[in-house]
Amino acid sequence: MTALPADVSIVVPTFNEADNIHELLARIGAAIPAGTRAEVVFADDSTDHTCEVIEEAAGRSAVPVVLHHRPVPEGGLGGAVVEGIARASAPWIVVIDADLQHPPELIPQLLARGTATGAELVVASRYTAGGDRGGLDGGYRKLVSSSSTLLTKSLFPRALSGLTDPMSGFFAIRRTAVDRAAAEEEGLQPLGYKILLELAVRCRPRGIAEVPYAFGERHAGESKSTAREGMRFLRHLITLRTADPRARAGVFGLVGLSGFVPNLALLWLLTDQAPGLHYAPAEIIANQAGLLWNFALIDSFVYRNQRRHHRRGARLLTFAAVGNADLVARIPLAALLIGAAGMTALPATALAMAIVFTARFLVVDRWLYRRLHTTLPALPRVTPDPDPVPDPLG
Ligand SMILES: Nc1nc2c(ncn2[C@@H]2O[C@H](COP(=O)(O)OP(=O)(O)O)[C@@H](O)[C@H]2O)c(=O)[nH]1
Ligand SMILES: [Mg+2]
Repeated sequence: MTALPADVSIVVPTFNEADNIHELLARIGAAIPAGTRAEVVFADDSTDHTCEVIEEAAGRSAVPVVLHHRPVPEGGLGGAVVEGIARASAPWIVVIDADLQHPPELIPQLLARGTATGAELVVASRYTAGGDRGGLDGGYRKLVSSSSTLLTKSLFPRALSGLTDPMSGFFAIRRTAVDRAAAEEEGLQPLGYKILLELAVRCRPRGIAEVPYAFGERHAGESKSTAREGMRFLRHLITLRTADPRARAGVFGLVGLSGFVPNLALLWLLTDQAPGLHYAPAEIIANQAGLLWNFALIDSFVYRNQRRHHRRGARLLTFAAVGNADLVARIPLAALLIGAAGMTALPATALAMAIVFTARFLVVDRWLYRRLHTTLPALPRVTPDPDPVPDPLG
């Protein structure tokens, strides 16, 4: 075997994978040709004896091993991979699961494809021609996998256009692409869940290639995929999708429209079902229901990561105050536009609504849930390990 075309750091997230470590390292060692500079970086959140097993297996591994254990598993799987990548020292980084559902034998092909095509990202895909997802047990897991892939691709048609398997956990990426994202305002969010999605959307790799593979059965232990992880995934999608302020304004508007449902439902209850309540107070009360609905959605999904500036009660009160001011300001503003600017009623009302909506969005987006504008090195470069990748050639 000739050496691989590039040096490589193999990042492996592990959570209680003790029974897979020996097999994994043996297969990686066999797959990486001698003369290649390689390292395996374990990003470990285990609560069992996986760490000890890794330390013990490292002594026998043909490829040098770096163990990064996190006492606090911030950001779960995605956070672990980001920290593993920060510790990787080679120009190519491969991310691979520990349970051998991803065949390590494919690593040379991923790198060969990347160097041959010049792509910055090479994804091992279950969905491209020749791929197979046989290892997903049960129709339910398959359905979840294909529908979330479809949803994700339709939300990011451009960034994911070259990817058939954006949810893959097995890929190779060039350091240059990762560094670009780290330099951006928001950096890579360690809280991101599906790390490939995060990298593809935030790093915008120059050139994407795919290599088909068959997703295998788990070697040992059990899957950590849960419904909770599913919720995390949905929140991750929304965070990524609303990274752009224009997209946030769009979502803000859609949420506002959806608020008409509880608003009108309560209005109907109060005026039709509870006889005697006058239309005006009913309208005011119903509007609060709409605002509460909007707040719940906005606060828990769109601005979930921006809530640190104010307590929940203060956020709700501000949100409601701005929402009610909207109602109060709209009519005088339209009157002003008609009187002072000589507009007719319809365009004046439409313009007043647009102005009030924009003002409301700006208060919420720029003040209530403001983003930090300092350049956060969300992906810190870690100083090289005391034991850097040794050059096997000498
Ligand atoms: N560090 C870390 N690794 C995790 C975490 N959750 C899962 N993993 C690892 O991520 C990989 C994929 O997880 P797995 O449970 O096999 O997911 P599945 O293949 O979708 O069923 C495995 O190597 C796990 O050990 C976590 O919270 N932290
Ligand atoms: Mg697995």
